[in-house]
Amino acid sequence: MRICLFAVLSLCLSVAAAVPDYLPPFNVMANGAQIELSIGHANPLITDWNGDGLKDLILGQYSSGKLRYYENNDSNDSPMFANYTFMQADGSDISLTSG
Ligand SMILES: [Ca+2]
Repeated sequence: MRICLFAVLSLCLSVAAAVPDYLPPFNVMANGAQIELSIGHANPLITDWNGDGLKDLILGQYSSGKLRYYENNDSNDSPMFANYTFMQADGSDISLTSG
C-alpha cells in the first residue's frame, strides 16, 4: 500500500511540476508602436525565420489571410521588431483562406 501511495504522490508532483508558468499579458511593439491588426484572431509564431540566431515574429492575420514577418533586430532576451513585411512565395504575398 505504501508503494502505491508513493507512486500516486510522485505522479501528482510530476503533473504539478508540468504546469506552465505564464507571464502576464503584455503588448508587443514593432517600430515603436503596439502591433495592431484590423481584425483580431492573430496567430503568432516565434521562430528564427532567417537563421541569424534571433527569434523573429510571424503573425497570421485574419483579414486577407496574409502572414506578417517581423524581423528581430536586437536580442532574444529583449527583442526589437521593425515594421513587418508580408511573407511571399514565388514573388506573391502568401494568402491563406479562413475556415
Ligand atoms: Ca532571426
